[in-house]
Amino acid sequence: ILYRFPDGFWWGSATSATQIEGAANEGGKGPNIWDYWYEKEPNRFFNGVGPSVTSDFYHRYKEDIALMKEIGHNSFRLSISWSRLIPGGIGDVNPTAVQFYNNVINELLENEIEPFVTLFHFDMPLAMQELGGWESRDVVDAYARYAKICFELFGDRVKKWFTHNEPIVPVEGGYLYDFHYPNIIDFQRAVQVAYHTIIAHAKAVQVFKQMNIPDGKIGIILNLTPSYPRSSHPADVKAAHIADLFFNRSFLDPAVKGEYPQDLVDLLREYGYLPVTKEGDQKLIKENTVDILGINYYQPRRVKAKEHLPNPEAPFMPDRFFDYYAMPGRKMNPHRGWEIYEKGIYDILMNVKENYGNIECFISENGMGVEGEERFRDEDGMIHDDYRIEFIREHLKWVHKAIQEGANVKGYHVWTFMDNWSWTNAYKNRYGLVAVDLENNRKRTIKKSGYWFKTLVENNGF
Ligand code: BGP
Repeated sequence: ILYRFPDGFWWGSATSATQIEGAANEGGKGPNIWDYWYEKEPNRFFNGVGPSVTSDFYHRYKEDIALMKEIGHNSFRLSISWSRLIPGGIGDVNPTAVQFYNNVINELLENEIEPFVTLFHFDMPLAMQELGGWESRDVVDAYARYAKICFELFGDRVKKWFTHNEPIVPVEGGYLYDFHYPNIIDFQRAVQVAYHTIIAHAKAVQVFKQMNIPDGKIGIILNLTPSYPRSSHPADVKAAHIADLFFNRSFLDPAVKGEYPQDLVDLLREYGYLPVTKEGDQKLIKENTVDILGINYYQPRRVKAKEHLPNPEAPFMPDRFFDYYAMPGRKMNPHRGWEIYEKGIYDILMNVKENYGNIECFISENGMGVEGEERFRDEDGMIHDDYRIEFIREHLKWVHKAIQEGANVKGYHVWTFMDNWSWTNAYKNRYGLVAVDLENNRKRTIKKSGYWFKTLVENNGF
C-alpha cells in the first residue's frame, strides 16, 4: 500500500434527496421548486426527464444500503427533503416522512454506515419560494425551525449534520446565470439571497449548539473552486482574488471564521450592493461558526484580468471584474465541460490548513460525470469505468499528500453512490459507483469502480 490513510477514515459517497428519492408526489410530500419548475418548463431538462421518479431510492433504500455495504461504505451523506418532512415548509410535520427517514437512518446504522445529513440541498419547498425564498427573512426563520425539528427527530442517531450544500450554487443558478428556479438575473437580489443563506445557516448552528447533542457536530458543505490567476501580473492576481471573494470566501469566511472578508464588504459597498441586514446579525454569524467543513471539489477557476471594459448597460455580474480563460494543455472532462486538475484538491486543503485554523474537514464530493456509459458494459454485465477509478485515485494522491503535510482531513466521499438525477442535466452524465439502468426497471449493477472502491476501503488506501 503506497497511499495509506489515517485510521478511522470516512469512506463513502454523497447524494441528495431530490436526486435519488423519486416519489415526488407520494407519502405526503409537498412540491419543491424542482417539481414546480419541471411542471412548468419540462423542456429545460435533459431529455425532458424530471425529478418525479429519479432512482427510486424511496422504495428501494434497503437494496441500495445493502449495496453500499457491499462496496465498503462506512459513511454516506444524504439530505432530508424539507418539503417531504414539512410539506408546506412551515406547519405540520409529515409522519410518513418521519417514518421514511427513520427507516433509512436505522437501516444505515444496522449496516454500520454512519449517516451524514444535509438539511438543504437546492430543494426549496415551493410554498417557501412563494414567500420569496431566501430573499425572505420569514423563510430564514422557517428554515431554522425545520432544522430544529430535524435535530429533535433524528439527533439521537445522526451525529454529523450539514446546514447547506453548496449554498453559492442556488445564488448563481437562481439569481445570476439562469440554471435554477426562479431564474432571476439580478445581482442585488443574489447578494441578498447569499446573505440570508448564511443567516439561516448561523441560526441552524445556534439551535444545534443550544441542544447540546452528545457527540454531535455541525458543518456546512462548500464547493470550493481554487481561483488561479493566468499570470503573476498584478491585474491578473487581483482578478483571481475577486473571483475567490465572490465564489469561495463569501461562504467560507463567515461559516468558518464568523465574519465576511473586508475586501468583499468594501467591494460591495463601493458598487452599492450591500445586502439589507438586521441588528444582531453580525453577532449571530460570529458566535455560530462550524465544527466541521465539507469540501466539494470538481474543478478550478482560471481567471485573468478583463480584456475589455464591461458594458455599463449590461446587468451587473461578478464577471465584470474578471475574465475566464482556458489554461493551455489543460485536461478536460468533455461530458461535463469541466477541467480536471487534481492538484486543486491539495491547494484547497492546504489553504484550509493555513488560513482557516486547520479546521476538521473532509472531501464531501468529488467525482466524474460521463455520458453514455452503457458502451463500457462488457459481456460480464459490468460497466468498466477505468477513467473513474483513475479520477478518484489521482485526486486521492493529493489528499494523501495534504494529510502527510498536516491537513486535518477525516474522510472522502465520492459523488456519487449510484447514477442519479442531476438538476437540469437529468440523467445525461452518470457519476455512480453503481449503475442504474433506466431502460430496465432501474436495475442496479456495481461498476468496476465500485469494486475498486471496496478494495480501497478494505486496505484503507491503495
Ligand atoms: C454538485 C452538487 C450535486 C451534483 C454534483 C455534480 O454541485 O452538489 O448535487 O449534482 O455537483 O454536478 P452535476 O450533476 O451538475 O454534473
